[in-house]
Amino acid sequence: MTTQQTFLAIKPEAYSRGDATGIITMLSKLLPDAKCVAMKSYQPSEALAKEHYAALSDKPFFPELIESFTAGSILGMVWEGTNVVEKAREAMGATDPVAAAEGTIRKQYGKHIGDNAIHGSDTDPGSAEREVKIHFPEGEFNEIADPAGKSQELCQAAA
Ligand code: DAT
Ligand code: MG
Repeated sequence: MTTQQTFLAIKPEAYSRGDATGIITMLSKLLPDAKCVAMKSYQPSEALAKEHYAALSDKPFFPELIESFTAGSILGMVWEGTNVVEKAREAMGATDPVAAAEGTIRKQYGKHIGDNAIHGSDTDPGSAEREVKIHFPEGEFNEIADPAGKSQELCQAAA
């Protein structure tokens, strides 16, 4: 299994509730072998949100989805590790917080399907790479000469 990157984002509603520290703490516990290599806070433009969620553009909830993702700042992150795309999906839990398992982030911090606290790239081939490029086009990563996982501590400290 090779090292992968995935794009994770604390969504506007959860970020504005002050849930970032708690969610990052859960990510660190649930993804002990992965590390956060990039983090920034920004309010997605409508164009960015539409590009990010392009695969869902024909869904009836698409307008609300774009409105919600652009409503305030998100905390966008890149996490890196073995099989991290799938592991992060497990840590997040089901899309609908009501259906999410105990111990998952969406169970703890999600309110309902339209306010489910965290985004994580899908496991479809190419999905995570596409999202990392969209959100971090300059490749603003901590360079990984980082066996002690210092970048993860820095990301936590920044939250
Ligand atoms: P996920 O975020 O678990 O990958 P997704 O990619 O299918 O789920 O959908 C993206 C987001 O769209 C999801 O986090 C919340 C919203 N969403 C999905 N299904 C929805 C629905 N039936 N009603 C309202 N919002 C929905
Ligand atoms: Mg998805």
